[in-house]
Amino acid sequence: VSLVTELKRNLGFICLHSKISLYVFLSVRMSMEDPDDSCPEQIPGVKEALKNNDTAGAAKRIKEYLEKQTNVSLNIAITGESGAGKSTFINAFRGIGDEDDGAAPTDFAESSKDPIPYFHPDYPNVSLWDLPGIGTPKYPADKYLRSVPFKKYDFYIIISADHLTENDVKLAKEIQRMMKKFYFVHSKTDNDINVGKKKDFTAEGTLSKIRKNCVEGLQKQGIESPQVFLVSSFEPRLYDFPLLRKTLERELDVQRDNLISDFCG
Ligand SMILES: Nc1nc2c(ncn2[C@@H]2O[C@H](COP(=O)(O)OP(=O)(O)O)[C@@H](O)[C@H]2O)c(=O)[nH]1
Ligand SMILES: [Mg+2]
Repeated sequence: VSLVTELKRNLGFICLHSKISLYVFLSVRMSMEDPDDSCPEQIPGVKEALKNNDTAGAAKRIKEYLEKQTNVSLNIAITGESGAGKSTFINAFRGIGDEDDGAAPTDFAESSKDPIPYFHPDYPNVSLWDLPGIGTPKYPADKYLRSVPFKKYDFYIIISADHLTENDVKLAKEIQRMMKKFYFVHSKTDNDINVGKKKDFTAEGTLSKIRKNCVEGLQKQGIESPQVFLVSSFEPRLYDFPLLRKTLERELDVQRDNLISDFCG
């Protein structure tokens, strides 16, 4: 038992250090009652190290293994109508200007009919895929859902400017049908705040009105517990942009945990 405790301690340190929240999971899985059922021992080299009381060596093997296993990309589809602000959102998320090298082309420029991946310097495993706009003459909704390879993503962000549209709802329903997750992002919130100001609305008043419209609008269409974020890609420090980043980071952790859990069976 002391061997297990020591290994857990080593793992705890490693996981904390590498910000991978697997310690609890591995702790639960570690059982000396039935060593063959113990996931970490299936990792090459771990069993041998444990036999030799080399807990530090075993922990090192597990860490190396986890790092390799968790080095999978999380593919996020950025979808929505043309002009909703998809490409601008991707640039803002990556912390670059629309005119910078490697930026997603904006201003209604559909750079390609194929989705294009963009990477974040701080999250090298995360790819944001700039999808074409739904509901254009080239891509009416039904054709879009069939022709754009829509199903292959791990996660979806629907970008919507102004009001909730029929196409936004179609996207949300399709993602829910596929039993995948999405965030609903109301873009161009800076515009709403400015319009609200002219009508003497407070910023809080405007934000809560938009949030209510989005959440209730989606719920009325049968979307369960929609996660709604109000952002401005021109002001990524304001509104829900920082919360969106944090929530996505947690999502990445969940994906990693799922990966390890899949491996352990
Ligand atoms: N005011 C404001 N305009 C935005 C915002 N995001 C995008 N836009 C503008 O909306 C237009 C369409 O944006 P774009 O990213 O090309 O839309 P896409 O077709 O969905 O990729 C561009 O002129 C952008 O500058 C935003 O957060 N605030
Ligand atoms: Mg675009």
